[in-house]
Amino acid sequence: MELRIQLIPTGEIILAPGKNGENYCHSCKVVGSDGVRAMMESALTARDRVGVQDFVLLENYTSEAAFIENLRKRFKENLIYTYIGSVLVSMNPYRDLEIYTKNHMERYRGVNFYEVSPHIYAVGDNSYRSMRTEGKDQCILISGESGAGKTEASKKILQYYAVTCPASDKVQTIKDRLLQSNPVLEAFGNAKTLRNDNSSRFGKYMDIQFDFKGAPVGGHIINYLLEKSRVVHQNHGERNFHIFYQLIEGGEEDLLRRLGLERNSQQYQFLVKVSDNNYTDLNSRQNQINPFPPGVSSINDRSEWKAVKKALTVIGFNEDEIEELLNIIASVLHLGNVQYGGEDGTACITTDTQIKYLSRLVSPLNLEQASSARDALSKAVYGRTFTWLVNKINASLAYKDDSSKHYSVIGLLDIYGFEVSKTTGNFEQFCINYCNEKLQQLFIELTLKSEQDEYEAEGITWEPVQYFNNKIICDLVEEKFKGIISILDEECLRPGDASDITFLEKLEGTVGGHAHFVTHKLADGKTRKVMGRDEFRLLHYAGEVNYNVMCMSENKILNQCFDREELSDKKRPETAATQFKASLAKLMEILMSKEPSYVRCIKPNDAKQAGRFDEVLIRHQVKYLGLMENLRVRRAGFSYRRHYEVFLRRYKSLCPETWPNWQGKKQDGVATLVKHLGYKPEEYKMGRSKIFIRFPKTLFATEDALETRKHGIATKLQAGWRGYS
Ligand code: AOV
Ligand code: MG
Repeated sequence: MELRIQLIPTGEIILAPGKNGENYCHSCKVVGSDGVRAMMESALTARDRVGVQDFVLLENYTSEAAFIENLRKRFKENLIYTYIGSVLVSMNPYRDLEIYTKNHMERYRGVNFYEVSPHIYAVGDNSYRSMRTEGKDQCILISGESGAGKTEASKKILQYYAVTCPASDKVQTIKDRLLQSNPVLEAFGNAKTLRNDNSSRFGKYMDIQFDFKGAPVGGHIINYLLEKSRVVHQNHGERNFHIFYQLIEGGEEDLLRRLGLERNSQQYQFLVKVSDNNYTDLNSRQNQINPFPPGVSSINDRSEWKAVKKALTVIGFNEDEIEELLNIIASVLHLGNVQYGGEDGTACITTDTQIKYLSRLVSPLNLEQASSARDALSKAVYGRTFTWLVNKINASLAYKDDSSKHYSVIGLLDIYGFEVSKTTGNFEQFCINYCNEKLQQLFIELTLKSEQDEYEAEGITWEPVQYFNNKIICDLVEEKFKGIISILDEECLRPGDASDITFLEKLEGTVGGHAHFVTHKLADGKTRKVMGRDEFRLLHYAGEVNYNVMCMSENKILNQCFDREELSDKKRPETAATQFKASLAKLMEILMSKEPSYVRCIKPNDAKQAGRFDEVLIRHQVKYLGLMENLRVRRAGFSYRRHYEVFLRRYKSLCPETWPNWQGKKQDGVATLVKHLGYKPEEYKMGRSKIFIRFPKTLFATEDALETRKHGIATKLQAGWRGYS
């Protein structure tokens, strides 16, 4: 008989002589030969080298240094995944690892979370099984700062479902469309930034809908605030949205001719790199020398172009629609090249392009106003095209089986990550960071807070764990009447003398004393020299960021475009900030209605390099993600809890007294059952309505007993090696 050893996350192997002097593992209750001992020892040495696969197993679990050391050990071995209980911590390896093959997918399919090494597939599989067995909609929340690996993680999960879920011809079409929505949305919604060569510039929540057989039959995407300003302006070293370069680099000669485009991105003002932040005066870019070539080594625009075209076809776009779409993209580039001149200070178009009709739009404006109007139009056109694209994709993903509209859902959330910047942020960055605050708040609510609240409600004695609750920052941004967005609305929509400066003054008057809000003014009336007079700083949970008030209130011309009567009307138009706040509130509602799983992504360095472990950067992320607190709650707490009724129903066959039916109170039945199973007092607690189990291994052993009973398998050791890392 071949003996294999399985190191389960909580199953420490304790080697010691047994009663008769033989080798005996006190954890696995195994008596073995010297061979077994040698295998166990080598496994233990391996564990020393690669760290523990669940932080809960760290001996010194309150030590941040031990936490980081464990991450470092595993990162060195290319083990990028580690659990904190059921939360997956993922390090971006910045290199392709051979861990996403079909074989890997098979290994995780239908297997208990704790039996296999940590993996993003395990998270996907766990959510899928919970959805199937418990019938509850799920969501997987992927967070982490820009470049930490959120989008890659969400794609891996989608691929996992596409490969492992049951399929039919119809289902295969949906699977293909779900997968192909990614290259399309990334082409139009992602761009190279300083932090990430493929940075998501929009937030994405995607529902995958499964029928009663567990097959993916449909999907729906909600997109959040695209960073439209990128269309007309990119910071030093960054690019516009990928699609522009893909079209110019990869577009067929014929196509480019029809669109009136040249194969040279530097011909287009919106693609020419600029090195300053002043984008209202685009005319001045004309003769600027591009400090960066448009190509980026990690990006192949030409091959991406092919992939995007294929993806559009799979999603169901016909040739005409694709051409129409590209026509719009080309016209944005042409629009960007419209130049203004005018001797008397009024703008008129000087470029000889086919879009002279724009004259009508700009005639009463001066040069600056005309450039701004052109940019606003370009952004609006691009933004609406993006929304149209998402709607088209949604139409193609819609569940079409009319006979039964019932389905279960797994939602995937992949938003733009937190952006700490030395330069001053604009309105869109403010929204991105606000969105991250909300997500962190949700994590706190659902893990740290609700966990502790539940112990209290169930009457379980408990040593409370202190943590930083970022609700205070969310409130600062979104509170009615006195939050930053309310004040912004007030100033944006107020007729009269409202300006950037009055906005800042109002902010100072209302939230000036807030612990997370700073301006150039000091409490004693003096001024802070390092800060501009037109900016404020927010002390976010993940770092400090300055925001420019001018960019916050959008540009003046657009404000002037508001109809005065409309503004004084009771039903005021909603500002972009208010719309965003409302859409986030809706998102939180959606997420709260589902059972969440978490993936916490960590970026190992700022250089986008493989193998580089920047401890300072990593420690900062571990801190602000609240991972230590997460671990403490997890460690001090109970990994599993089940209602007495559910627990009894599942395991009653393991005890003659509870089988086939327990007549008394469910709680008493559970007490009888666990006594029979030999649970030790420190392993569990009985709450008011639930049993709380401290270690996964206890439940794991109970599950095994159930399996053994079902299949007559003799011992766990014979069940086979499921891998160790
Ligand atoms: P993000 O989604 O978290 O940033 P991405 O998922 O785009 O970050 O990851 C950034 C880059 O890191 C990818 O383009 C890959 O090159 C690399 N990467 C990430 N995860 C993996 C992985 N598991 N294996 C190999 N390489 C990986 V942002 O969207 O900027 O917030 O807005
Ligand atoms: Mg992303």
